[in-house]
Amino acid sequence: SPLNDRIKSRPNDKFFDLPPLPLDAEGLAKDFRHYYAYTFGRDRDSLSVYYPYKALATAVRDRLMERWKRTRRAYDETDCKRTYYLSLEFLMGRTLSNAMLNLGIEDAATQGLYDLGIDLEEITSNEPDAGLGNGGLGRLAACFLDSCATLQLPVRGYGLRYEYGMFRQLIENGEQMEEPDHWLRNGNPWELERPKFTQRIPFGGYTETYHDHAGRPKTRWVGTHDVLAVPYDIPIPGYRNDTVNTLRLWKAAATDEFNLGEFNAGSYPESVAQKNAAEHITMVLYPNDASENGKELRLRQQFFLASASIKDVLRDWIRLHGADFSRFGERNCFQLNDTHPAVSVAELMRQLMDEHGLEWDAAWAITRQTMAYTNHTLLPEALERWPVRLFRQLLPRILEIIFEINARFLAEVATRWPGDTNRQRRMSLIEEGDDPQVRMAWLAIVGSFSVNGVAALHSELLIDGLFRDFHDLWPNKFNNKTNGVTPRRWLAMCNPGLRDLLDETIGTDWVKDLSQLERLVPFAEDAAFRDRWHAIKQDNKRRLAEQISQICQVEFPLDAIFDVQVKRIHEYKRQLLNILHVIHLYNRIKHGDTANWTPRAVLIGGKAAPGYVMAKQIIRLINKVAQVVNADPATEGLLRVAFVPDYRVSLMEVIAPGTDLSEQISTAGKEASGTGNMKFMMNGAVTIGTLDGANIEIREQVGEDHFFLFGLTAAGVESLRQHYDPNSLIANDPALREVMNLLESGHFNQFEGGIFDQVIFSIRNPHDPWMTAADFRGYIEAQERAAAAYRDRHHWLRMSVLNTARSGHFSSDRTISEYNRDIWRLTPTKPQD
Ligand code: T68
Repeated sequence: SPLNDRIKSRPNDKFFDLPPLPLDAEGLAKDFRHYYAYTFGRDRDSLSVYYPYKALATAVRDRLMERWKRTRRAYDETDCKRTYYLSLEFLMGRTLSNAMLNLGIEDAATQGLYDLGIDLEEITSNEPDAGLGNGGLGRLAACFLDSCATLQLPVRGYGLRYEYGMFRQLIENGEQMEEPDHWLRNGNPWELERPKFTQRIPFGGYTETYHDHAGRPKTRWVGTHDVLAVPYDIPIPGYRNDTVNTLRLWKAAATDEFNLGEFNAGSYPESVAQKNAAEHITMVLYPNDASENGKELRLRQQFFLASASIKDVLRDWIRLHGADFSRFGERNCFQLNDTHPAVSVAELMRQLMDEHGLEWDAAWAITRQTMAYTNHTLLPEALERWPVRLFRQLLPRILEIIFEINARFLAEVATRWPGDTNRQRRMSLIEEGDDPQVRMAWLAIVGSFSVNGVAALHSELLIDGLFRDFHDLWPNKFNNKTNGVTPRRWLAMCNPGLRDLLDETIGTDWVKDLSQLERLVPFAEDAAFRDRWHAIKQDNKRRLAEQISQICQVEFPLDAIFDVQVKRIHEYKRQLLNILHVIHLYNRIKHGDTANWTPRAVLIGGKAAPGYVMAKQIIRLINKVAQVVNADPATEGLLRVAFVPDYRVSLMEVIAPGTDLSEQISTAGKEASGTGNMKFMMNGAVTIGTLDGANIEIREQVGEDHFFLFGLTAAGVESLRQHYDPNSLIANDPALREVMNLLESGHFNQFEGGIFDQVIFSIRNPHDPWMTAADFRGYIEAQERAAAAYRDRHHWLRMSVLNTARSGHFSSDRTISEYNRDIWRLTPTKPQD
């Protein structure tokens, strides 16, 4: 436009160059007041807790903006290789405190607001969590973005801008209730709408062949019902390095086209209203963390993300390189966060061939050079499969491409293993049957150059189990990348007391290089240091106990061992085993067996998928046990139990620093990695856990003497399956027998007979996949060892210090460095001055 031409022709110093914004207390306070009064129009008569937050967030966002533009410019001008992290989930939590920490302005903000008579924490606690994820997988994506920005890697996140994030959990009479999470209600100061980069995403219709201008046969997808994808950008600041990367989230919007039938019939409002359906695609996050649900809308979401993101990347490529794709493959990488965005494999093929004129072989070479896939689960019920008929109806062109990929792939398998039809059937991207299905994990493996698991055990189990045939064919494709968490949010930000002690003791480099925590090891032997460590832990426990008192009306005594299990509720994670132990302790108290007792405060939290009946019953059982235990005067000072509702990122920021004992008690072989285990370890909790997921590596790092191990191994679980007999285990273990007796007598459901029958039966079921009874004895013995260790305060403190000291390996900076070294091969790129 002429206006833009005029702006562009102005010299920088006459138009674009502005003086850098001040980062000091005074400058922040001034901008805060400006936004509060002018932008949000507040005065004495129009106060609301939300506006102080919004005003500060806006002032902080301004300070990210210049760095954001400089980062983008550096990536463009160096024309560096880039990675795109495609994920249906980014569980970001709050942004404000993290942005201030990474910019290095928390002290200035604290001071500036203090001068205005305001406590910073009062402001930051009014930010709603961005809960655009279920659990570990979504939070991992958020930690990864933080590490990529901190390592100055050109990585962009692509996801969906759900109108409603993870549901809010209420507990009523012990039961989970779900409430929608309208997190955008008061606006979102962190997002920048970029309508200019809107994309058009096709659905439905049919395909036809035609001949291009050179007479070559081509396919096109026509008669589609298109939906617009509008991008919203969120800044991702690195830690004190001026880099600000981007998370781009897509919102679905209707096109301006009318349903002409309705329109011509004179039904203008009706035809506008019909357009609404398009916007449903990004309305809500699916709240299932470990089972596929097969709903058409979910497949729409997946394709919408894949198609919009790939279009965006190809548009950007053409902007910088023109329509020559010969070097595209070596300059770009798509990391698929589980199979949720795996349809990207076929969609990249489609766009390269149908929209940019490439031949199959060239498009396939690019696809296989750019796609990499991360697997997050071995549970068969979580493996995504979509009915072929759904694909045919919703994404007909994509289905054709999947069939073609499969035909060529199966020919390769047949060449390698002639006549092995069983193997061909197992490896086919299409599972045959009455209702044939597309196997999304197989599509992801065949279309990628890298496939990784998320902890050493998990990656091994993948190659000798689920992915064995593929490993036989392409052994070099498979690798491990043990998860990590960001030490900015999960130590420096959430535990300021410990952060200050670390800074004073080992300097400040640990925030960017967590291996530095090793230097704490000698201090574990220093009694004066341990006392300071203890004082910080007690402060954090006080903060946590205050929250629990407010939320749950349960009082946690500060001398108790704070024993915590927070994560999604699932049978494999065995919250049930935890509650059996609580019942066992209660039973001991009732029998007067309390010599050498360690007071214990048990905290459990987590959401159940709304349709997961067993998980909901487990929540109810925990709440009922808590009621009985807490109400019994005999337990006073000895045992407290609380179920904290609505477990989420911002709650974990209070929970992890205040925890003594971290419960990581999944059935061995079932938890791919776990990441909460790492957050607890960093904050000086000791783990009680099974040999599962990353627990194994945690134990290796900290040493077996500083970890409470129990339970079957993954191999042990599988070999016990044949002859598992929980009823004889119960009969032969007096403690377990008494626990079962209390449960079965209805002690925890006095006026509600039968409500726990299903849960109780699952423990007695010889086909119980989670083998709860098998690990009970080992578990209560490990708990007894933990309790005894806690009574020896200095012994415990030593363990606590060593857990933090040895947690450096679990920084997501380490994980991302490995992704970059082995998979992405990006060059760190600094923003330009
Ligand atoms: C988790 N997976 C793993 N899935 O369970 C956990 N699934 O062991 C691991 O540490 C973590 O991923 C990170 O690698 C999930 O969180 C989901 O949330 C999910 C969501 C939708 C569909 C299936």
